[in-house]
Amino acid sequence: MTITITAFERSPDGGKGLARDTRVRWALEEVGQPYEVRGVSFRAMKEPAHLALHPFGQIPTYEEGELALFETGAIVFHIAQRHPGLLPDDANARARAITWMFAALSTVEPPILDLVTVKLVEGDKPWAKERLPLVQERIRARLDQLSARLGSAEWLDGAFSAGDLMMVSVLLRLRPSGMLNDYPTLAAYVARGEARPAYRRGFDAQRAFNTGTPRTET
Ligand SMILES: N[C@@H](CCC(=O)N[C@@H](CS)C(=O)NCC(=O)O)C(=O)O
Repeated sequence: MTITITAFERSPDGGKGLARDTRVRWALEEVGQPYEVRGVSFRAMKEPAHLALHPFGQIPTYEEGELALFETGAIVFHIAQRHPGLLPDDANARARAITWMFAALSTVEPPILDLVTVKLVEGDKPWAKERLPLVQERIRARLDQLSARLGSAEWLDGAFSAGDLMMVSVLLRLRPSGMLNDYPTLAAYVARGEARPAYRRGFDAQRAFNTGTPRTET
């Protein structure tokens, strides 16, 4: 059955891989599932046809036969459950990998999204300068804790899993801020994620989609 995901017709980041279709592409590449991509404009995202797929008028969505999903957590979880490669067989290890997916999305990602909001959306507000250090402090608290937990391990809990895919995807959104540079352990963890052939295929595909130019550097 054909899998179709949606992505920005033209991503605001110009193909840097920060739009959330990248994590879905990465998951599909990890499990070796082919997929098609339908570009959606900002206007079309808020129109009934897309709202029927995504009640909040966002990307990405995931369609497979009769099934339509939204929310990257649910989409990646679905892919990981359907196909081998992203979740361990052992029931407890599987539960822990799923826990890391939730941790990435509900504990680590929110302050990182706040940073984007305070810089890009609220940057002209009179209180933005005061708010910025508070948001940065909340991010640092999470990065300190995550870095301590990861320690010298390659991945968060044994073998690479959907938990790592989601955590690396979330941390990647910090790259433009330079904050990851203060956390060599996490920077190396993110680099390991990016070095995975499946990530590179997903990244290159979104870049080509957004720019028409595949990445050439290695
Ligand atoms: N929690 C959602 C967030 C989806 C989201 O914020 N998508 C962004 C692109 S990365 C979007 O569609 N932004 C346009 C908008 O909200 O109008 C998920 O993980 O899928």
